[in-house]
Amino acid sequence: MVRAWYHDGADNEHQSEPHMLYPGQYLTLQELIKETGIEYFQFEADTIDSNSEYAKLREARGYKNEDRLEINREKLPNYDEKMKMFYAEHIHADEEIRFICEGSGYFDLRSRNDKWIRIEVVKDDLVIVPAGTYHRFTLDSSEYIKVRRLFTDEPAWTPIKRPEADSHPTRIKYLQDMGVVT
Ligand code: KMT
Ligand code: NI
Repeated sequence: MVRAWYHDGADNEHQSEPHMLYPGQYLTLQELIKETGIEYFQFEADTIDSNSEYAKLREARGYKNEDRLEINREKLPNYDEKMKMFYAEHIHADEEIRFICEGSGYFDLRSRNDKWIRIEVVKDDLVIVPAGTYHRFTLDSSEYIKVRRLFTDEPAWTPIKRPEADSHPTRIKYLQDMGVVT
């Protein structure tokens, strides 16, 4: 089960710490889905290329392509700059699909009433962040993650930052789909 909790709201400093409230305020998967629209799957990472359920999901959703990204200080060029970019609140015009092959990290997604929800992703997790969801990513204290990034066509990881994204058609459609606005 994926673990998710309300972030304590403390800004940017020590972003890799859990930032739980005291006492912790956890969400069930159902609550997490209701608050954010995220989709969550699990596949065994070590045998992923022979997993027919994974192949079926890719087929059904048109994820024709994928690439790999390994994040740690040694392996990722421009590490500090990229970490900063990942942690700046943004949306994308497409879904953000990430399968965790090794390591772990935190995706923060905004709740319906605009609070940060911290989602701990670990090996074997596959998350689909809907287009238009405000989010950000950080490594945790292990400072290592290896992911596959899935995409339908060309990879377009263009982040659209807040507040510019507030009026973006993708953001407006997301809020309508979530029933937050009519
Ligand atoms: C993004 O767009 O925020 C990312 O790709 C984060 C890195 S994937 C763990
Ligand atoms: Ni993103």
